[in-house]
Amino acid sequence: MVFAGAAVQRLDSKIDHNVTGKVPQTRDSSYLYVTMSVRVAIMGATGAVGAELLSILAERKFPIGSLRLLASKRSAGTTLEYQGEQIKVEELTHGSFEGIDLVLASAGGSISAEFAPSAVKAGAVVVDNTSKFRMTDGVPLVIPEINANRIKDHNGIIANPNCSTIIMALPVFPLHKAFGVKRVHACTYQAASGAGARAMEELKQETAAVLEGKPFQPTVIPFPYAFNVFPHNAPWLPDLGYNEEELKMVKETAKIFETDSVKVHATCVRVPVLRAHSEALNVEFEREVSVEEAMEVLRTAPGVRILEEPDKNRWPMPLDASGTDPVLVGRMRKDKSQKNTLDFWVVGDQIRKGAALNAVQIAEKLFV
Ligand code: NAP
Ligand code: 2RA
Repeated sequence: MVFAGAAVQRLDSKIDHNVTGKVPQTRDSSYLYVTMSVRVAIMGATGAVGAELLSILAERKFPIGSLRLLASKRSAGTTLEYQGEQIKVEELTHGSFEGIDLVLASAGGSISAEFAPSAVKAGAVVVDNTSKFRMTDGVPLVIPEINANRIKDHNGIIANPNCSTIIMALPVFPLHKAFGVKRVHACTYQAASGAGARAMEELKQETAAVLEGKPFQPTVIPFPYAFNVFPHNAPWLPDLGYNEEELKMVKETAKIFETDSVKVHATCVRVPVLRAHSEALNVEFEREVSVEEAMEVLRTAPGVRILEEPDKNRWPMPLDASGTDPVLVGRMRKDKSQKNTLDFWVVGDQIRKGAALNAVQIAEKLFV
C-alpha cells in the first residue's frame, strides 16, 4: 500500500528528463516504487502512432520515470505535450538509447532496422510497431489478449502485428479456440490514418479542395482519395497477386495463432475515412456453428465488444470505434452460400488497438 502510494506520487511528480542508472531487475516488493519507473523513449513521437502512444501512456498511467521523444531532424527542437509538460523532440541517433529501458518504435521499418539494434545493445527492450521484425525468427509477434505468453521469448525486440491483422485476429482467435476455424476471407476498408499523419491531413485538404472545385495535387497518397476508394497502396507483388498489406494478414495470423491450418485470404482497400479500419470477415469453421454460439463466445472475448441494434439496422462504424479500445463486432449472419460459414463485420481504431494500445499493453506485461 505504501509502495503503491509512492508510485502514484512518482507519477504525479515532474518528469525527470535526465534519469541515469539502471532500473533494478528484481521484482522484490521493496523495490516496487523504483521498478515501476520506466525510462521510455518513443521513436517516431511526432507521427500518428507516436501521438497516440503519448495519450495512451498517460491515460493508462504507465509508470514513466523519464520520457525521451525522438523523431527526424525535421522535428528536432519542436515540443510535444505529455501530462501538461512540454517535452523537446530530439533527433534520433544511435546514441539516443543511453539509460533507456523501453523503446516504443513507430518511425517506419527502415528506421527500426537501423536503430532497434542500437537500442537493444544499450540494454533497452524495443516494442516495434513497424513491419520490420514481425516475421523474424526469435522476435515474438504479440497481441496480448491472444499470445501474451510469447512476450518472455524476446531477445530485445517484440513486434506489434499489422493493424489489420490485429483487428481481424481479436475476434477470430477465440472463435478458433471454441470451434476450429478453417479459413478466413477478409475484405478491409482502411482509414487514411493507417498511412500516417500526413495522409490524414492530405485527405482533409483534398476533400475541401474537391468541395470547392479547386485542383489538388496529392503528395502522400498516389491516387485521388477524396470521394474515392482504391486497393491498398502497399506495394503490389505481381508474382503472388497480393499486395503487401494482404500478405501481412496471411503470414502474421499464422505466426500469432501458431498454426498454418487457419487459411487467410484478404483484399485490402483504402477508403476515405480518417480513422478506424473496418473489415468484412467471412469465416469457415470445421463444423456447423450457430450465430448464437459464436456471439456467446465473442461476448466475453477480451478486447472485443459487440455493438449492434438490429432493429434499427445499426452496426459498428469507424466513428464508433475512433478513440476507443475494443474491436467492435456486429452484423453476424450465416453465409447461405457455403456450409459451416459465418459472416460478420468488425471495426477497430487501428492507431490505438492496431498500434499504440497494443504496444503499451505489451510494455505493461514487461514492466508493470
Ligand atoms: P507517421 O504519422 O508518418 O509518422 C512517422 C514518424 O516517424 C514521425 O514521427 C517521423 O518524424 C518519424 N520519422 C520519419 N523518418 C524518420 C527518420 N529518418 N528518423 C527519425 N524519425 C523519423 O507514421 P505512423 O502512421 O505513425 O506510422 C509509423 C509506423 O507505425 C509505420 O511503420 C507504420 O507502418 C506503423 N503502423 C502505423 C499504424 C497506423 O495506423 N498509422 C498502425 C500500425 C502500425 P518527423 O515528424 O520528424 O518526420
Ligand atoms: C495501413 N498497414 O496501411 C497500415 C497501418 N499499419 O493501414
